[in-house]
Amino acid sequence: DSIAESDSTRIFIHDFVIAFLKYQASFHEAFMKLEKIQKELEKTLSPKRFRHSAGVADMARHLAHLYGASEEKACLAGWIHDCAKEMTLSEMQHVVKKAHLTFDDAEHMLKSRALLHGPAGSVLAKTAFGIDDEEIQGAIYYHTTGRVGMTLLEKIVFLADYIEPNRDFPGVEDLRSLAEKDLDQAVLAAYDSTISHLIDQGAYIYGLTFFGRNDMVEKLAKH
Ligand code: DGI
Ligand code: FE
Ligand code: FE
Repeated sequence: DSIAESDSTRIFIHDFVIAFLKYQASFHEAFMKLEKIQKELEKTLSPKRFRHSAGVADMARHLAHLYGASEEKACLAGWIHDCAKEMTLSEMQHVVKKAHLTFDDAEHMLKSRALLHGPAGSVLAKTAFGIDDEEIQGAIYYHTTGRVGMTLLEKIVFLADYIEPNRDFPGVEDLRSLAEKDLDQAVLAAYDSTISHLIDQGAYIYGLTFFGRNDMVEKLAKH
């Protein structure tokens, strides 16, 4: 009996060591990847957009730590989220067309750089930055509009984009402290602030934005 037990302990330790080495290897790989990604972004983005991306990465990592999401994924999504932001509209259209993305209300999505840079960025995350991870891709895709049933990582990147340290607008301090206390309330507040702003400007509100906001209202009412 005791021999069997020590054997299985040995097997257990063996498995554990292999798992640990694999973890170390993947961690190392991810770390190298991040450095390469940062270099690439520094080359392609304006200094201001690059600083913003760094801010979103830091804030997303912080929120992931606070709310129990993967800090590594949050950080990567934060860095990459606006990688398509400075492309021309026709470049963005080309990217999403090549990836065969289709959209509800395609007419508005395809003519707006503000809306299209998220989906285009999610394609580039995979094709240009080698991010083969659907959670990260989703967080990039939906970072501007959100959607109904946002994942934890999607909420984190959506909010981090809004409150990262370089952002400065009336109310951002309140939103930052709310983000420390209640993620869903903060996501709703960010939505409300964006939507009010869009209404003031007479802008078109895309369906995902509209329904994503209502979804948060409904979820919070059920608490
Ligand atoms: O890319 P960023 O400037 O860091 O931030 P973002 O991706 O959250 O937002 C880009 C812009 O998109 C911002 O000015 C607000 C705007 N936006 C968000 N939702 C909608 C929208 N614009 C329209 N027309 N419709 C929306 O539903
Ligand atoms: Fe953006
Ligand atoms: Fe952004």
